[in-house]
Amino acid sequence: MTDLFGGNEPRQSAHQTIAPGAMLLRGFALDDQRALLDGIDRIATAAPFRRMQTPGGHVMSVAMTNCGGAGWVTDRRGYRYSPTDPETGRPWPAMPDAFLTLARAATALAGYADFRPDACLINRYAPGARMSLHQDRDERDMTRPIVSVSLGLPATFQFGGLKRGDPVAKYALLHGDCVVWGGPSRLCWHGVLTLKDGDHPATGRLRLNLTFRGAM
Ligand code: MD3
Ligand code: FE
Repeated sequence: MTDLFGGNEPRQSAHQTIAPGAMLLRGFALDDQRALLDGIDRIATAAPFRRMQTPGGHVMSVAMTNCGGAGWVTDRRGYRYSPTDPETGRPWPAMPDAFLTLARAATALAGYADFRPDACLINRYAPGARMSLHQDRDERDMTRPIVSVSLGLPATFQFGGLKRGDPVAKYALLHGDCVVWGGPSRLCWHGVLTLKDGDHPATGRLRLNLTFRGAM
């Protein structure tokens, strides 16, 4: 029998608008997975994943690091972007070219010209980790979108409305999926349900999520 795809599944390329301004690009990062995972390893060598404290004193279940000119941090003093890693005092590692190229391709497809992310937050979920409902509002200019890239174990993502109590829709975010969140969806409440255990060929027992942001 002819092996049409050389042993690989064909790359999915369905683009779906899940809410005004929110476009889900299934499998959009699959071709770049090796470069993304290598980049994450390099970044985490210089700026290790750490579980940060919230202003309320809780330790987050998600471990985080950053690359780019600014990185998202939290401690007892609050949430903010910092040009340096508070653990080392050094600048965050540079954003790899493959990261920037992917974020720009995704935003271009979604209709945002010339997206220039200066921050990439990298979230690492082990089984049991979760992210409760929140809005992303620490960035300076809400007219710029956020791009998310999911790698490894699948997660259930909750996507609500502009008010905390608005009903939430649930979406599975799978290895290689990208989402562009902009326009009317930029300030929507969202979260990630507790990660279930599993073993993914690319990441083992982990989920990784990159979010590209125009922060400063
Ligand atoms: C919708 N991360 O880092 S990515 C975050 O999977 C964050 O780690 C989740 O929420 C994760 O802040 C979700 C999807 C996402 C990211 C940013 C958004 C959805 C968004 C901003 C506005 C609206
Ligand atoms: Fe968020």
